[in-house]
Amino acid sequence: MKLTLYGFKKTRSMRPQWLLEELGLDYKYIEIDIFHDAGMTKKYRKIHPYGQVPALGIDDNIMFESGAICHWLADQFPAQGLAPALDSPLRAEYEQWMFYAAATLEPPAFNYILHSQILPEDKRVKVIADWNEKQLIYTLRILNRLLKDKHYLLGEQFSAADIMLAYLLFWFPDILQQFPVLQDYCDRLGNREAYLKIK
Ligand SMILES: N[C@@H](CCC(=O)N[C@@H](CS)C(=O)NCC(=O)O)C(=O)O
Repeated sequence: MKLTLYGFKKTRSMRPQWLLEELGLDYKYIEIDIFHDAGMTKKYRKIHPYGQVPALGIDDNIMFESGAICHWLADQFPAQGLAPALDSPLRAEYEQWMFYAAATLEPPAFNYILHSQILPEDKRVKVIADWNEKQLIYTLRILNRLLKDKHYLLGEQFSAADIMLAYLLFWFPDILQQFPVLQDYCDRLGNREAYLKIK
């Protein structure tokens, strides 16, 4: 199978790139400089209709959405054990955390940094930043409790769900100082060989 990852450093393409490294797969990496309009060319929009990264070429097909790509890749290569099998008792929890990262944690995380760091100052809306920061901290507080005594989201088994989650947690080194369990978790994840290769 020929795999081509379209990505850019320090973006959501780190998720599938990290996973590809964990899986030990050969892939081609094509850099798309989304900050200088490389995503908006006609040619690239045939690959990713929104001009974003990541996108994954799979032989002659293309898929986009970082979570979907990670979900798909982990299932395609079961021998590496990065997704519990469909009939495993851990599968339901795995699905829960995959979606949790994208649907529960990512919206407040992204909206908070959008309105506190990414947008030019005159475009930031303080009430949006404040509301999302509050929601983010509430979400992290509960996560900090749920991860207590766990090495990874699924216990002892590292999985693609940890990649989905840790990529977001790495955005907030300062906030994580109030959450020691999450900080330890991030230290563990951030020291994985595959992550160090792509960071
Ligand atoms: N939900 C999508 C979001 C993709 C996304 O927002 N990518 C950003 C980089 S992290 C991007 O390409 N931004 C450029 C743009 O939106 O023009 C995913 O997880 O793949």
